[in-house]
Amino acid sequence: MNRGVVLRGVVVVAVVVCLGLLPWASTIRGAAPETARPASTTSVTITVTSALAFTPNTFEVSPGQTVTLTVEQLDSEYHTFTLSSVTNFTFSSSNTTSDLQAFFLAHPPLVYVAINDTAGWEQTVTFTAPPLGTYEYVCEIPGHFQGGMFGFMGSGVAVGPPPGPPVPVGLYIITGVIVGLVVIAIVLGFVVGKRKGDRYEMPPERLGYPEPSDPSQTGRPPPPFAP
Ligand SMILES: [Cu+2]
Repeated sequence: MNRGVVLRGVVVVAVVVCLGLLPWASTIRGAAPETARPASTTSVTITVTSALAFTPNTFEVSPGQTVTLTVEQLDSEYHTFTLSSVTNFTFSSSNTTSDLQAFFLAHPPLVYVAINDTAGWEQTVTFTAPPLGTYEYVCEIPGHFQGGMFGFMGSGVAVGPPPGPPVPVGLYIITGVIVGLVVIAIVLGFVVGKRKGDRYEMPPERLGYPEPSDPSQTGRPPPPFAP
């Protein structure tokens, strides 16, 4: 047999064998033991003040993270730190304390800390950060949520400052109408004033100025003499 033909046959067989082994090679690479990732943890401290506020009123964690949360009391009355377990749920400013308590009865909170009435008291709890989304935390003492004692935890998402009380849309409409009327009044006043000014404009001769038609008094040279 021709040596060239044999050589080409060997090369073809080698290529086919290599191609056949490729999937195995990737499987073997994939089977390599993964290096264990270190557990992700984070710490947050929430301070309670006499201003009926949680500080901070927003914080962020990553889903699956182990969160060590410390609630620190700087006030001297009872509060609760109740973190909702319901993703992207926001209480309405019209919700009563009974509404909140009924909600948490139906949806057990992710974290609940009953805050002692002694300034300087603190408690630390650990929980696993929930799936992607925002989670509201509130104080369940009557009147405190309505007084502004709430905040938001972002799990894998950025959270801005909590929304303030809703501004009625009617207020925007009334303000817009008033501004529009003022602008129209200014423009109309300007136009009417200008037209009246034109009508009552004093003729030049009565003002003591020379007649514009009399070239001898306007300072312009007289027209050339016509023969
Ligand atoms: Cu409170």
